[in-house]
Amino acid sequence: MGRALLVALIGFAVSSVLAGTNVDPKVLDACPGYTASNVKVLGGTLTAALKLAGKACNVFGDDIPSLSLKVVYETKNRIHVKITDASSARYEVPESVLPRPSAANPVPPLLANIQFKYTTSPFSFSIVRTSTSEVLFSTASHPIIFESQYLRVKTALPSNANIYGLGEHTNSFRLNPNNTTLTLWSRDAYGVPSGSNLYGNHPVYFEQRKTGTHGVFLLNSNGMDIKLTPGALEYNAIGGLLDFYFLAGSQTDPTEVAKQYAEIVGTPAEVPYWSFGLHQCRFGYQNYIDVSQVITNYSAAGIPLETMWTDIDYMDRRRIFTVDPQYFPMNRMREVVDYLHAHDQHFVLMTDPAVGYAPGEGYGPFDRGTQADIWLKNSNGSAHLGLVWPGVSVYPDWFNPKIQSYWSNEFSIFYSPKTGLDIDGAWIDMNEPASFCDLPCDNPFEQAVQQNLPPPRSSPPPDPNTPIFVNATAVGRINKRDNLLNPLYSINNAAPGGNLSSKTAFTNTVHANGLTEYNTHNLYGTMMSVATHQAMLDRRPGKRTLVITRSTFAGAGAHVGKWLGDNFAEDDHYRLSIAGMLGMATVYQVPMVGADICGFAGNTTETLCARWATLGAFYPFMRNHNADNAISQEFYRWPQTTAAAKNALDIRYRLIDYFYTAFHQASELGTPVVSPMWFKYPKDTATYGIEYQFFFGDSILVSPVTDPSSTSVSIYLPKDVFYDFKTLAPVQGKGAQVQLSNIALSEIPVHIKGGVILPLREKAQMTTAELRETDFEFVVAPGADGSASGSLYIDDGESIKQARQTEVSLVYKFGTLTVLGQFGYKTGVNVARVKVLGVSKAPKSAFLNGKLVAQKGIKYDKAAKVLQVDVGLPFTHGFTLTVV
Ligand code: MIG
Repeated sequence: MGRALLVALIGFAVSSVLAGTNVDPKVLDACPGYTASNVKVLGGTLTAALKLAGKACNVFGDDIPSLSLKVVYETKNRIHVKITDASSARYEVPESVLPRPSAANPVPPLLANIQFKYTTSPFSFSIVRTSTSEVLFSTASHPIIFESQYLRVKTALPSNANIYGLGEHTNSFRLNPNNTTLTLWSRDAYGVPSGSNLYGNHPVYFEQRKTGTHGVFLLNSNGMDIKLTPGALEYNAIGGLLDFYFLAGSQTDPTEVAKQYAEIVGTPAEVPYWSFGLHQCRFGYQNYIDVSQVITNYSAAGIPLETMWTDIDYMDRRRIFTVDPQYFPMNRMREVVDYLHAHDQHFVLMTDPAVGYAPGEGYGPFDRGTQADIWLKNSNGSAHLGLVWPGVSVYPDWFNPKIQSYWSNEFSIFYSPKTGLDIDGAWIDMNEPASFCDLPCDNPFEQAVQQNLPPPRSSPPPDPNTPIFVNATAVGRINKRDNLLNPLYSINNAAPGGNLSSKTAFTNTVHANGLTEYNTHNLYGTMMSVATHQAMLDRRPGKRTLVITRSTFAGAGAHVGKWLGDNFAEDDHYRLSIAGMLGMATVYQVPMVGADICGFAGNTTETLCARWATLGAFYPFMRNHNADNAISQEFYRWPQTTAAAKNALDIRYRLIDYFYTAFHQASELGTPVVSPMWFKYPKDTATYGIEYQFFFGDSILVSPVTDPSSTSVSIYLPKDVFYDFKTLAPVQGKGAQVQLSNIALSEIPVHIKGGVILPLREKAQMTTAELRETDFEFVVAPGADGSASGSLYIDDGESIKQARQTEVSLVYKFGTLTVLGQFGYKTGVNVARVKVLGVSKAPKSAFLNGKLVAQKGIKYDKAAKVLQVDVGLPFTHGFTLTVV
């Protein structure tokens, strides 16, 4: 047995005695906790020393005897509570990855909407809503445990609490409060199983009560289990700090908590207008001809295809920044891209992080990276070798100071608009980071052969005895005693064997700044996202781009969008995609999100794919994507799917400006672009558990058929006025379920929430470029009080800095529609007409800017109660329209 193998076996075979999920809570509750002393309060800041209050319990290592506590009322809605080792520095999420919001001007507690309360002996703390004295978070019943590799905080919750977030997961949106473990540890999670850790990590939750909504964010990137048990929520983290942000939210509007969270992690990056069009992808397009045919088939079927994607198939031996000279030759791929661009369409390619290990082969990306010395390293300084698509691979170290210039340079060479592939967006995968290597992975070269990765090549493999795994010697800021491979508390990692290093880069690898993968693993995907976003900006300065990543951490949405990974073409995953989307978009501030439409793995069906086309039209990011071994599923493959896609895209495209406006607002304020029903009806407890209906933008209620093969669905309509999107007829919600039937496969129930004015395009088009040249139609949907309002934001759709913007407010009151605002961006289109919904009798006359409108320009549909007035005004000025 070689030394490397021996060491590796020792490293990995020792599995912990107390598997995290099986710890007896009594053992933890018997720990001594801490006593607070030296408490100092100065305005909105409190500091204290915490001393271990008794005999150390040392459950998963040694209890740290002295801690420091710092509490800052950072704003009137945010309290920051930070507990760390008083005597030595510990790992915390670097500011370079997640810049912290300013805490420079603490607010006097008297002015704050939540309060920090504490007891000194034993030390415990709670967060209380000022106005109601309601306890939102309390550690009173359970001691805090703070060890080098184990942190535990347990708070009381109301029974059957409404908790949302703590993902990424494929659980229901409202978590089962009585028996759920959420594990945060980035994982290549094929099949996205419910109840297991997935690609991304967002340790934040929103809690909804009838009395208000609040939020809790634990800023910690270490592996952790968060457990929900009756009446309690418990964090178990294997490192980092107890670094909590408590958000007051609001007693009336859940949107506030989303905005408050965005103040910490950043508001979402704006995306180009075109990215809201339809995207088509699959794993397994065989060659450039396949790709070109899909593009032509879409236009032949009359389905608007905005963006074509190509998966790793294009690569030469699956190496990033290469094309296969025979199957996807550069000149033919450039033709494909040129064709798309000539037709106002777009192109996206996949880039994985792992770079094929290819010394002496003249593979530029490997040679240049080796030269620049930017690979993630083993503790002995050698490059860490994993096993990914190209076979044995190295991983870029996103902490290396030279990484951005390396990555931007590779992008500028391979994706050069002049000589390479002129992509419009980037798709980044496998950035957990994933590895195919089975532990102990002592010989990835051997495993590459066994797994046939990549397709056999001619050059001989490098020395298989290269020592790649040497026992962990921690460096830099890491506590020397830490066991980076097998901490005693083992989180409930669903990767094979459960080891932290299973199917990923080893946790004892080291970054350029001395940080280990043990601590920063969960940041890898986000750091790649930021670097890729920057590389794209460097290629086309000043232009927004679309980057879609698989792995995310808190804050990723400020840079990139995300797709929900490898789902199955099954009914369950069709339904669960809604919860996945809401988690990302509403809670985690990653709003450019969508699931693989029609399902990634397994064969879809005409029925499922048709229904999914209609649901997917209301994902912010709408992409059909498929696995390499599944049947083709482009929307034009079946008649009913074609019809469904056309119908749903017709609705989506007419709504794009409404949605673009919502996105713009999100980028400024953090208001969610899609939200669960309770966001709009927070006092209606019946909405808290609704999983399958949601709002697209503020006012479009989407209620998909939940059983794809059925033609009926029972939906909930709160007590409010709605309008059917198709007929525009009013529907009075009664705070009850409503049975809808005869819903054709091409249809999806969509309602307009009364009180809004929708700036629709009068018709959909085959590209978003053409859509931008299409006239508007304003739809006034009055609420119960007879009034309505809306807004419209338009710019050039792609510049990061906008020289000219159009921002218009639409208000309808007492029978008058007032459109006003600034019209800096010239749209070149008209407002063709205005429709007023819910009008119960035919109007006598209408006045446009005070002038009588000719009778032939007024139409009234008695059955649907829709009044239509032709306007025909260039959209360069405001106007008023009065109907009497
Ligand atoms: O090991 O690039 O989630 O969307 O098609 C699988 C091939 C790698 C996983 C992604 C999937 C993609 C596939 N990738």
